[in-house]
Amino acid sequence: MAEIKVNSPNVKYTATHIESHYTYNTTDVEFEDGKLVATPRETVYTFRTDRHIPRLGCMLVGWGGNNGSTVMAAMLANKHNMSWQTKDGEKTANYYGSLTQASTVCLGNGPDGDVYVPFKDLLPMVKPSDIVLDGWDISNLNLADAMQRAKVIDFNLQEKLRPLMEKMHPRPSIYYPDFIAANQSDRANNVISGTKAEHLERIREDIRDFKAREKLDKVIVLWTANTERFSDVREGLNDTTENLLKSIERGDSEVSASTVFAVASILEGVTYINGSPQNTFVPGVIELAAQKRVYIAGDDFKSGQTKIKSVLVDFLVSAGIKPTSIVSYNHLGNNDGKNLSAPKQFRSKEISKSNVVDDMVNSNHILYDPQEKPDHCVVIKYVPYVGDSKRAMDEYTSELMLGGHNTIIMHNTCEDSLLASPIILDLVILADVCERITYRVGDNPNFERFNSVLSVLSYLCKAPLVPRGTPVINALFRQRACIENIFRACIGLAPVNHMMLECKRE
Ligand code: NAI
Ligand code: DG6
Repeated sequence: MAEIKVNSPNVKYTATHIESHYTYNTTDVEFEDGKLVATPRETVYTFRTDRHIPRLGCMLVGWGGNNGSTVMAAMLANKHNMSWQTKDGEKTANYYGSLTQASTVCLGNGPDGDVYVPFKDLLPMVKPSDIVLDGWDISNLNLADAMQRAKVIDFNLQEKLRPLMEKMHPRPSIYYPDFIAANQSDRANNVISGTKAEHLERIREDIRDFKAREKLDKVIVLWTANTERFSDVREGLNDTTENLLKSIERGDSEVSASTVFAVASILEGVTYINGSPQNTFVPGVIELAAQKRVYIAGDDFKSGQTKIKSVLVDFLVSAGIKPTSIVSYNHLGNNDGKNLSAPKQFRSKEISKSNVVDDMVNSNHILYDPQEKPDHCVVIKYVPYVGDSKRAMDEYTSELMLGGHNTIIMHNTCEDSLLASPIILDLVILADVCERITYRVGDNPNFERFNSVLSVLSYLCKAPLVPRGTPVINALFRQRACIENIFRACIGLAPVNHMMLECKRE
């Protein structure tokens, strides 16, 4: 594909940066004398994007899991342009399922109509196969054996990958058995001993060691380890950074492993992403990230059933149809399913999967009264035989006009880790781009970063963490448009508005 160059007096390319002057249009709404008064507003932003693509390292917590080993396999298969035989014929490596690598955006109109470019070409981005991967796991299997245990990758591809992966060993990790299911204990043969304070220090050393050894410009840490139970959030425990650090120092048993990883990453100035549903980001972590000006993002990868939910309910509600009951069953047989068969870990996932239509429901007060919500039930069952091939069955019942009903039933079967792995890569790639974007507003001479709670990544998360007091957006295409339009703004292009007025004239 040809490189994109924007031809505009508002856009400047220097050797190091792309700088764009951009008018951001919003509408303020006020209630005055019984009327809603809408006032259009213009705010001028100057975006500056660092063009230097860093040598990027990513450390996965849970590297030896199904997602971790599948991400590694996908990166190597793509890097080495591998092809392999299956019963359906020859397959070649690709990054299907990745927003950045396998989707396109409409740049504008060419002589023959819309011109689409790869998403990854909008701004300078790291290539997934160039990311250096490392990580931790409480299980000591090398990555080739971990891939075999996961039973996700076709056997012939596994054979090609084995020589490249068998020398890769996850670093020993922190294991707090109370936070994950008891059925995980037979896996935990690669754990760090010592106190909680020593654990924090050890993870920080690991990050520094990886960065130095691989001569990296930057590292991002991402949790794709087991779903933990929720931790208590209490005054004195984790309500402030000071209290959280004291709790770690005295080894308080209510500080989870994922919170220790998040604190270690933030103290190392490293972006931390949570791919699981638990409340890693207790108030003390959020405060620490803000203090250190480090990005945090999460929670819980939005991979399949929830992605569809956040499209389908958006469609129904915006079509004026009223969803009244949503029932979602899953069964799966991988280690994630095994861990989620324990009630407390299931509860974390249930919470994460249950609030995903709130913004769409709240957007339509014609269909719903203020406190009204559709019934929403989430069931997950562990069925070992189906392995990573998750089954998701959904029934959506909605009310139509004049008392009618509309019931939609869906059945989805797919390898869960092949859905999640491209999302992991997107999270890392997009987090890096966001680290390289700064902006200033109006005449303010100072360039700022985004809020340390990086809600730009909401598209990839089931339960998006957002800055306090800002709305949570779950609707999938709003989330996608957010990333696309911010990136377009960085190169001085107007947001996509789909008006196509030029095609509607006589
Ligand atoms: P998995 O169980 O195969 O992998 C998790 C890995 O984490 C295991 O190898 C385990 O030994 C390791 N682990 C557990 N505690 C650890 C710790 N304290 N430190 C380091 N390693 C630790 O699970 P899978 O399928 O890879 O999923 C990972 C996470 O991603 C789960 O929490 C899951 O709920 C979440 N997720 C997965 C999605 C998917 O589509 N696959 C989508 C959304 C979230
Ligand atoms: C069963 O729901 C296992 C979970 O880990 C899910 O596979 C995962 O959270 C994906 O959920 P969803 O709703 O995005 O497909």
